[in-house]
Amino acid sequence: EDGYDLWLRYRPVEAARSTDIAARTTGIVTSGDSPTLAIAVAELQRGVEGMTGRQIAPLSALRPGALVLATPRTGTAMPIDTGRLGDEGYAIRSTQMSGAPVTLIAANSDRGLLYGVYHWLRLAQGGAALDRIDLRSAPRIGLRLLNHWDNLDGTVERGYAGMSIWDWWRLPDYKGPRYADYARANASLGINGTVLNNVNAKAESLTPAYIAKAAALAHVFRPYGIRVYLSVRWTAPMELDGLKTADPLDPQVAAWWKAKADEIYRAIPDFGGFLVKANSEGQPGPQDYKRTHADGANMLAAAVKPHGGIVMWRAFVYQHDNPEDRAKQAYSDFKPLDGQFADNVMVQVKNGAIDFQPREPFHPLFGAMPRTPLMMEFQITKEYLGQSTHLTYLGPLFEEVLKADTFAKGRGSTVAKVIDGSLDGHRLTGIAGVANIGVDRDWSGSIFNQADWYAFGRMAWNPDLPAEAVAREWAALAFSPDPRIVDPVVAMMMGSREAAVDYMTPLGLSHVMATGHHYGPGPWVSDLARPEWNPVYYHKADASGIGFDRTASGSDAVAQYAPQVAKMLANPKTAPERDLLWFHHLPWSYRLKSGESLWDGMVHRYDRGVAYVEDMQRTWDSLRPLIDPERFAQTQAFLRIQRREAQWWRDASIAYFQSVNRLPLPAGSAKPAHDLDWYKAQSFPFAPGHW
Ligand code: BDP
Repeated sequence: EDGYDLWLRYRPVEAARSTDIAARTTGIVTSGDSPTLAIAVAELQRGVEGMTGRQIAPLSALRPGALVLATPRTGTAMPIDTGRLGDEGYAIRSTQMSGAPVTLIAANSDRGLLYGVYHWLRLAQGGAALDRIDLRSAPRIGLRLLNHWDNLDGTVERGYAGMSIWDWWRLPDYKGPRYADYARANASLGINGTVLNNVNAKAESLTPAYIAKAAALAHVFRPYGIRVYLSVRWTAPMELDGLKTADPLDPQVAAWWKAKADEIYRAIPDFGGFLVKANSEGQPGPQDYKRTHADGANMLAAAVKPHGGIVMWRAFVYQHDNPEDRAKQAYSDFKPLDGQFADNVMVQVKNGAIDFQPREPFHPLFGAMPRTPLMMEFQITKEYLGQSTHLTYLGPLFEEVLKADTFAKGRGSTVAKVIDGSLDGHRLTGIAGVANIGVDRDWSGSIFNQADWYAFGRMAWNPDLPAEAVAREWAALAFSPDPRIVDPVVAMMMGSREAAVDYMTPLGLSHVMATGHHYGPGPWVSDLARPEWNPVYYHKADASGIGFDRTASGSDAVAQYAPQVAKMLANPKTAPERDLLWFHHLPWSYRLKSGESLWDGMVHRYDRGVAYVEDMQRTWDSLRPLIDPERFAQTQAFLRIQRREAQWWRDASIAYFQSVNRLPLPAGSAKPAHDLDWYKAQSFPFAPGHW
C-alpha cells in the first residue's frame, strides 16, 4: 500500500460481502465496442476481481444478477428514462429486465456509462447495499478541469509531489503507463479536461514538436472522456515566428493565432482550448499594447471558435506600481468588461481576491459579472496550506466558498450558482483545480493529499456535495468502510483546514508566509521590491492595532460586494469574525465575540491550531492496528512534521506580533521557544515548488 492505487484499490472484501457482490455481478451485458466502453468493462472486471477474486465475463444474453450497461442507441428496452441525464449523466437501478433481476447502468453516451460504472464501483467498495440501487446523477458544471502548473523541463510550479508526470522529453514516442492511470483516476471522479502546462507558459509548448507531444497525451486520455487544453504565452507569435507585435488587434497577430489553432486542431481534433495568464506577475498581455483583457480573449476565441474551442482567461491580475489595494485590482480590471467577451470565453477567477490563502472571503467578481461565464479556480496543491506534509483537508474550504452568498440576485445567490450557470443562465460553465499531482508513488505528496484531488473532482461534479460526505466516501475507499477507521479519520480531516488557519493566519490574516517558496512564517518581511509582496502590507500591524482596513475609511474593497454583503462586512460587529482582519484594522484591545481581546483571541487561536494537530496525532496513533504499515508510517511521520511546524508558525507569529505590540501573553499560553531573531534567521534555499 504505497498509495499508487488512490481510491481505486479494490482490495478483497470479507466473505459475506464478497458473496453479495458476486450475486450482483454474474456477468456484464453491453452492446457496442467503443474504447470507452471497453474501459468501463475492464474497470468492472478489475474491481470485482479485486474485491471478490472472481472473474466476470461479458454475457451475450441477460441472466439474473447481471450488470447491464445500456444507452438508448443500443436498442435495449430500458426501464429508465435517460431524458434529462445529458451527455455525461447516468442512472443506476436495481430492476428487472426480461424477467431477470439485474443492475442497470444507463446513460446517453459511453462516457456516461463509464461514470456510472465508477459510481457503482464506489458503492461496491464503500460497503453500500447493492440490491436496491436507484439513483441518477448528472454533472452540474460542464468543464471540470485540472490545471497543471507543469513546466516543459519537468519541474512543477508549486508542486510538492515530485517532478511532472509528463515526460515531455520522451513524448510522443513513449507513452508510459502512468498516463492511462492518471486518466482513469480522473475519469473516476468525472474530471473531463486537463490543462497540461503552467500558466506561466513557455512559447515552445506551441511548436510543432510540442503539439505532437500534447496530441500523444490527448490520444491516451480521449477514451476516458478527458480533453487536453494548453496554457499559452501571449507573445508566442513574436517569440516563435518573429512577429513585430502581439497586439491583439493587429491582423497579422490574429492570423497567426488562427493558423496556430488550425494546426493544433489538425493534431488534436477535440482540443479543448486555451488558458491564459496575461498581464499578471510579469507575464505579457494585451494591456502592453493598450488593449483590454477582452480584446485579447476575443482574438484568441475567434481562432478556436470554428473548432468548437474555448478560451479561459484568468482574472488573477495585479499590477506593478498600482497603488490600489491588491484585493481590488481584478475587479477593477474585469468588472467594466462584463458583456464584452465573446461567447466562447470564460473568465477564470480564483476563489479569493488575493491568492489561495488558508482562508479568504469569496472573490467579489463572483456575482458581479452576470453577462460573463465565470469559472472557479481552486488550488488543490497546498502552496499556502502546509505544502505536502500538513494534513489540511481542503473539502471544507471548497464548500465554504461554493456556499458563500453573493446576494447578486438577492439571498441564495451562492457562488455555486454563479459557476454552475444557473444564476445568470449560462450554458458554458467550468471549474478548475490547480493539480497536486507529481511522480511520487502516491501521486499527491501524501496519502491525505489524495483526498483533496478526490474532493475537487466530486465537488466539481456536484458543487452541493458536503465536504464531510466526500471525506467519508474517500476514507472508506482509501482505507476501508470500517467505521472504526472512517469515523476518526473523517473527524481528523474535517477540522484540519481550520487548524491550519488557526496556526497560520487566524481571524482573517493573510499572506504572512515567507518569501518566494511560501514555506513557513515570515510576518516580519518588509523589504521586497513590490509593496504587495510583503507580509507587512497585508497585516499592517503596529503598536496600536492590526488588520487591513478595507472599509470606506480604508481601501473600500467592501464596496465591490453586493450592497447587503458590503454593509455586513463593513461593520466589524457583523462581519464574520473569521474574516475580521481581512476587512478591518482594529486595536489590539478590540473585544471579540468571546469577550477576550483581539490579541488574546489571536494567541488562543494559535494555541488551538497546535492542539488540534496534537489531537490528530493521538487519533492517528490509535489507528495503528487498523491501517497498513506503509501508509500508517507516512502519515505518522508527516503529522510529526506538522506538529513541529504548527508550533513554529505559532511561535514565530507570536514573537513577531509581540515585538510590535509589546503585550503580555494571556495566562496559560507559553512563551515562544526562541526569540524573534532566531525565527527570522531560518532560511530554506531549496524548498520545493518555486522554480
Ligand atoms: C501564485 C503562485 C504563483 C503562480 C500564481 C498564479 O505563487 O507561483 O504563478 O499564483 O496563479 O499562487 O498565476
